[in-house]
Amino acid sequence: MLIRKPADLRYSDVTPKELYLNRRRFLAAGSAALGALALPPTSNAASLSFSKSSYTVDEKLTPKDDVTHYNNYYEFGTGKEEPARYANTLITSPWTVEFGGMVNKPQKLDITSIIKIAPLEERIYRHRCVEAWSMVIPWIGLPLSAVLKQVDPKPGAKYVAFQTLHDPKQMPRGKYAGIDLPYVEGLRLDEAMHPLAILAVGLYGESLPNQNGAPIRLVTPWKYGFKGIKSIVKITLTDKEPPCTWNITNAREYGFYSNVNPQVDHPRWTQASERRIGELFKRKTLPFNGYADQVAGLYSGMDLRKFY
Ligand SMILES: Nc1nc2c(c(=O)[nH]1)N[C@H]1C(S)=C(S)[C@@H](COP(=O)(O)O)O[C@H]1N2
Ligand SMILES: [Mo]
Repeated sequence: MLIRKPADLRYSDVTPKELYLNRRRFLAAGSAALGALALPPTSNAASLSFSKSSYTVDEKLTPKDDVTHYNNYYEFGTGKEEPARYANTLITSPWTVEFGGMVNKPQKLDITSIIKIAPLEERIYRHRCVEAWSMVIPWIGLPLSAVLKQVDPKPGAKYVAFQTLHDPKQMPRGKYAGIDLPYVEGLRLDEAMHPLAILAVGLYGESLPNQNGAPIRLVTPWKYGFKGIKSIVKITLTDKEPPCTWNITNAREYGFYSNVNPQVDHPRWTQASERRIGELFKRKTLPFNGYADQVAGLYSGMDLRKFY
């Protein structure tokens, strides 16, 4: 059973109900060291509530230490431990995301404005990397659909293009990554409007660590992890399929859709099974990463071997 009622969640005892924002950044709300009452009365900090979403899986969470120390973020190195070590050079505030292209209301929004567009929710999602490892991560974010509605796509818009910040000064290891930067990704507009697609601003009750894509990143849990583009500065509506970093790098191995599909192997390894980080034995990979009931309809009539 995929979707659980909030009352059934096992994470409830440890989840803080609020996350705090000030002008510079989110502050950790989970530790006893800092709570709403500990903030000085003159502080500009605003406390932000988030509710538990029913779009949640009832599976054991991957330990926070693994979620934040086993990462792919090539701008900060290609080793799994490198982003945690080196992403502290990323300046996440001030930060603006530029919304443009085929929209009626082009705008630049800072993070404070974006998180006001819709209530923040905590969603526990499976995360399946194309490299055949997986995690279960408690994200905090808001539906991408709410943000796109605010910028009001024009009738001809068919796709959404995303772009990561690229500043070689902040990301000096990027030139050794073997991929063209900035990192870019894309979704079909109906995929982007699907309720499972979120813009995440936090995990484990706190603002996103830099290595996980601070201050804002995409999460599409039915797709391979590389679609979840980090540290987004630009979101553009278009009528053409947008370029995607891994597809540009190696089109034979990585397609535009990149839906988790145990029946279509990567040319160099099987996608039929995966290693859940922290577990000894492999698990069978599920179609659409276990979200088939919700998302398979987006692809009805499509040959998923061709549109991989
Ligand atoms: N900008 C950028 N976004 C990125 C990547 C990257 O290298 N650069 N790696 C992707 C890959 S391959 C995965 S699996 C996820 C990893 O997200 P996590 O480190 O939060 O688990 O981020 C994706 N987003
Ligand atoms: Mo990945």
